[in-house]
Amino acid sequence: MSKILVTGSLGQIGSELVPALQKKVGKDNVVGLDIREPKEDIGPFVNQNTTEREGLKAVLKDNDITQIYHLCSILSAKGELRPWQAWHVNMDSMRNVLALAVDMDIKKIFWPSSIAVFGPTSPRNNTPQKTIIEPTTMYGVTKMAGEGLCNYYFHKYGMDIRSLRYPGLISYKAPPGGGTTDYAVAVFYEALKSKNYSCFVSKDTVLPMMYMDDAIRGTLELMEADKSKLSVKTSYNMSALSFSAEDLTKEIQKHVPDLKVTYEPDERQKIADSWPQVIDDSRARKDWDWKHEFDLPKLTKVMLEKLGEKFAKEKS
Ligand code: AKB
Repeated sequence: MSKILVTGSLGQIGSELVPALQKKVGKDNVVGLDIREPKEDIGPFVNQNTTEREGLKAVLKDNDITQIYHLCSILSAKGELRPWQAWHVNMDSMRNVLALAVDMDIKKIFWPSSIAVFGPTSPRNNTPQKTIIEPTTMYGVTKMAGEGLCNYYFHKYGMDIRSLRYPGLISYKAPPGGGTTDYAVAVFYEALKSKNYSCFVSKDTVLPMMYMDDAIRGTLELMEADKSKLSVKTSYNMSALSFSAEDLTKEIQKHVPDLKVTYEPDERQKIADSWPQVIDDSRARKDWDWKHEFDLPKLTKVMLEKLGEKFAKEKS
């Protein structure tokens, strides 16, 4: 039986991935790790900073870990405020995970890359799996370096590292923090709270997005896929849908007609403009049969329902 460590387990992805993994392998076989403390019982948990190698080593050893989902990361917008902090957290933690995995014979790892690996010189529409990669954010630079490390560790140590270039992820459980695509989540919160949202990108900004359930299912499917079928050793393009900020507003307004959104682009606009609008994920669809399920109307409906339930619960 696998014993799995999930770093960044209280973050936007981790808080949904941990229960999904627990369902598969049992609650006691998934250990969450974060620098924050959980507010409720989420199963086995350790408070640890992944940039501290000795502490991380002890966690791997004490829990007999055989697989790692290394999620903790500083995202794009926050990374631009303190670029070297982003480099330190994203790269030193990855270096520790990889070095310890070699030492401790942990062969299977998941690590998230992002559409942020691309930059303004990559084709923006139907961005191919293999293309020019010249990111202009520090977060993107860490994704480019990380992808190189995935490939390097595969060739040098035979390590089975699997990775996805996530688009903007839309979810209701844990809010995202510090990303450029966060507006696509924040607008749902304000649709139900104040009915007013000031969006920090222009209304015609189009980015690739995905509902979290698709992202989690895709991640687990990639990890379960037959190794011999995986032709990409850096990170797979993975896509679901692309829409403009205004398309999203209009879809939410079908349910919340009095929602008012203004568009006041700030420094995050430049980041959004450097990323692809539509990603070509045909390699993922061919190699491990990736398919998304949520389109814009479906994800909008579910987000409003689930967030509504969450707010009602918080009030009672
Ligand atoms: C961000 O906006 O930084 C992230 C990402 C696309 O990786 N959501």
